[in-house]
Amino acid sequence: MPDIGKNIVGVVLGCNNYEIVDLGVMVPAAKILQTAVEQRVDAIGLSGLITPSLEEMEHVAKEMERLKLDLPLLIGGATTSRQHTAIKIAPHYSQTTVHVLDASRAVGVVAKLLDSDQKSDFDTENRELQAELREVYGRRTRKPLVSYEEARSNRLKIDWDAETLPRPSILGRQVDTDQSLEELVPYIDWTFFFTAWELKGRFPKVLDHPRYGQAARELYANAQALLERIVKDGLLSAKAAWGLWPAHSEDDDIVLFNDEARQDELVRFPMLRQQEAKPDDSMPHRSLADFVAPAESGQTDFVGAFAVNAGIGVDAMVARYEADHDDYNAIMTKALADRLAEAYAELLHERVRRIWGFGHDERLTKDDLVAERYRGIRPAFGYPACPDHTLRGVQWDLLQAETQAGLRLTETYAAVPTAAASGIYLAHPQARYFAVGRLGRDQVVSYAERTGMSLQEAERWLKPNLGYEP
Ligand code: B12
Repeated sequence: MPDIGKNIVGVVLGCNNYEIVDLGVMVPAAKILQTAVEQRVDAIGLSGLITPSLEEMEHVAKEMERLKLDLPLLIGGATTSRQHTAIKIAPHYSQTTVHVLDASRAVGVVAKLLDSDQKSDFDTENRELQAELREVYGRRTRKPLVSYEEARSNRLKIDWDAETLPRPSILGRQVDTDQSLEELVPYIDWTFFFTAWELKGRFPKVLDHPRYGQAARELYANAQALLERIVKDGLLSAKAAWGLWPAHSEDDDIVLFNDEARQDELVRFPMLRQQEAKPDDSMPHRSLADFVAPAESGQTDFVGAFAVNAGIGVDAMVARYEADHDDYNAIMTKALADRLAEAYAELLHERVRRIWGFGHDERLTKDDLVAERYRGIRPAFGYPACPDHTLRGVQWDLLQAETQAGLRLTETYAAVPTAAASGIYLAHPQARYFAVGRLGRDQVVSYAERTGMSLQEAERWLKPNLGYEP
């Protein structure tokens, strides 16, 4: 993971006459290293879309050291950074470990690493930069953490009497087996499509970009043509599992029930709470649980969940293009499927708002949807407000997402096919996205108890958020 970033780098390097051995996604370290040795490769590259893959990168670096490999290690992907590479990965491996920001830089980096005249200077510069990044990291001043107890007593206090919470007209798990793709097309947010091709800028302005407007227009025309074929010939299909349930918050847990009396517990999503000290006492320490009415409020609340899959048929299309050595259309197919997945999440959320009883009067334009000018949010496990990816496992059981929507979860809780989006629905008008940030050990101990994980496991999954050394 990620699929697209890795593929683009592979294609760009391939165009520059490098031979790429692409092992695919979710490949165990042992297989990567064995292949590297057997095929006598010149460098190893790793790519990561969601944070659990960062941990695996550290493992690969340690294994490379243990096996005394003498190969440069290249790191890339949406959740990686030069800081992370310098602080968490490079210290485990004594050979060159370098972060590569994008595909266009990959060629220069690889060329230098494989050229005996340039390698040593490049390596020295890279090590100096990484030492500096580690030093800056060591010196940084960080906001102190308040105790978990204090954070909990400073929750966002919603006035639950201010309004009646609407009751959805449909409750329980639902499955949409054959979503029309045509209906999804107007919901596509094209901006990230261009980002995937390194043409950064908001759509449609990017089409007139002074430097790459022409390239953007050509890409857009090709995308439209392929998308039209996908829709007309039904080359891809999309499914979703979703639902709305009676719910309450219990301290920092969001609890969903089978019955409207809220006696028969269905699932529980333990949430995390901000612990970083606030500059101003009037600011709450937020948790997503704050947006759901507690039983004591006397209000009856509801919470939803969804998982959409727009990747059915992608593998077959990609295999056909790859057999024709048509990398461009193989990547284009994946990029379009990713767009359709996000478009589906947007469309489904709009439908759900109507079912929930507050979306009827929305008169939102396409831009309003992109800017999320509607009531309610749909955070995904892995987003900064709920960074623990493992809750996707609980969500999958609730939705039966594997059997109903054809979405498998990997060991690191990534969904396959990749063109998938999922999350929970929270409806309160005050519900907002935020970042939980760093967590204290007291909260992680409580979280481990609440989720049934050992402390060590909880620390592993919450690693990027730990405000202490475990
Ligand atoms: C597009 C996108 C998606 C697409 C899929 C993208 C894909 N196929 O790779 C879709 C819509 C499917 C998606 C889904 C999800 N996403 Co998403 N997604 C993004 C987004 C907006 C952009 C990523 C992207 O494609 N960028 C363009 C590509 C080309 O860039 P890239 O991957 O970074 O690759 C470049 C470089 O990194 C480098 N590179 C990459 N690999 C390598 C390897 C080597 C060796 C080298 C040298 C270089 C290199 O070169 C590449 C080309 O220039 C990011 C946010 C962001 N702004 O980054 C979130 C983001 C990655 N997603 C996130 C999440 C949580 C998810 C979901 C779990 C949640 C959801 N929405 O349902 C799902 C998971 C899907 C799954 N299958 O499990 C989080 C991850 C956070 C985390 N802590 O883990 C992010 C960071 C958003 C956020 N702010 O929270 N996502």
